[in-house]
Amino acid sequence: MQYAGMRSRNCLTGRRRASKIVDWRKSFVIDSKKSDLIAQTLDRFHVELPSWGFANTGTRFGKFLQPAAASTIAEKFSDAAQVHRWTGVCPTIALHVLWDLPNGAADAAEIRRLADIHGVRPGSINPNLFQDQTYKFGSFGNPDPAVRREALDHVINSIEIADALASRDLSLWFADGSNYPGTQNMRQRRRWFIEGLQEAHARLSGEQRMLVEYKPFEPAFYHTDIADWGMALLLARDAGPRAKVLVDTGHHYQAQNIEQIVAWLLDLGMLGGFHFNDRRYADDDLTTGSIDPYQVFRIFHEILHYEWESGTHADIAYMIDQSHNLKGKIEAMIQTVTTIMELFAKASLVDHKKLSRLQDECALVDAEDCLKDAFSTDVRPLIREWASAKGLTDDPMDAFRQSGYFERITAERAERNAAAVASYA
Ligand code: LRH
Ligand code: MN
Repeated sequence: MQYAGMRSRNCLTGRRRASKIVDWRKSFVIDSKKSDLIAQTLDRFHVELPSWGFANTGTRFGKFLQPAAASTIAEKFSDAAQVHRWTGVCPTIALHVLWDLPNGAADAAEIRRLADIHGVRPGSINPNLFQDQTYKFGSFGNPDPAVRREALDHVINSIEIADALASRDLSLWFADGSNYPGTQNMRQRRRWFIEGLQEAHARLSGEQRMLVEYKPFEPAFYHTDIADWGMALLLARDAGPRAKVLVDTGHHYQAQNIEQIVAWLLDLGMLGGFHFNDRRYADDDLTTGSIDPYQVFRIFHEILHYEWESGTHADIAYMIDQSHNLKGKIEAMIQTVTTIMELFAKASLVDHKKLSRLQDECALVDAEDCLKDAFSTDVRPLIREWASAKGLTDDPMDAFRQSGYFERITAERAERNAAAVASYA
């Protein structure tokens, strides 16, 4: 039995079917306009590497030691330089103060020397306000004023390190919180955080910024003082004009719409940076795009659509924050950087003018297809073209594997790494 709709669909005129195929194919044709777009996008794209991503890390159930892992800051710079050499987009390395500058600003000269040798600049400075026994009941939120003072002094030292290294961003994450109801006054802790952040903000100078990172839980499991984007936003505003919000993609409840948070922070001029990683459950710190690449694409889309609409470049620090517990650390980093480049390039292909019109017309399917077409475009040939044009290898992973670097550092570091402690407790 034939119904009107079915009949008409089946007898789509040859011409209309042909035009539909052309339209469909046209959207995937890699024309010079798209290759220029991707080239312009990648020319200004940088992503910062975490020094701790090259070291042996684990979970509370222990860590599996890798013979080639980095443990000295010199090795971390050397490994980061490998990733930058083969990808061309990682000119800076994020430093964690206690792990990379145990002697504080006194280590700055050594860092500058390594930066010159390896051609990778020191990036964001991350104070460590979670490792010391002192911080059992918190740092900026600790009821003990002596501990709050000690925490503030560490942040002020970290700003001096940033001064000595010409680093722009002070990247703040606080593990502060509590594990049981009623055990801490959350309102009072909020007020202590404002005091601490305002005092730290007053020490910033030049182009320096303060990035406030939020996280819903872990290591605290009842309340975390800076648990979500709203708390980070309000605290950053209270701290001062140099304070912005840092979005770690792993620091959200499963159902949260991260790109909506990004859209709001962009519109409020309060988006300072990202820590990219991926997760299936909680703050798993897996390699970016390994679980939900479309999530990262949607985040990049919100940023690039905002830039198109506002005609401005959003002043965002793109950074990676992962711990490579099983994958080879340098390969995991190269895989991450190439994945992020692909997702950023795909997002640059969205036809913003067309999308904006379709959004106004509430043309739901066609509007969504603007994103899906871009996301489904295989940009790898264009990224290879861009890389070759820049004199870079068009296959970073293979180039790294052919370089012999891994075999060399394994021979240099294996004995030392084998002696390291693997167990948690
Ligand atoms: C906290 C965090 C923070 C870093 C740490 C290594 O989970 O995301 O950004 O200091 O990981
Ligand atoms: Mn982080």
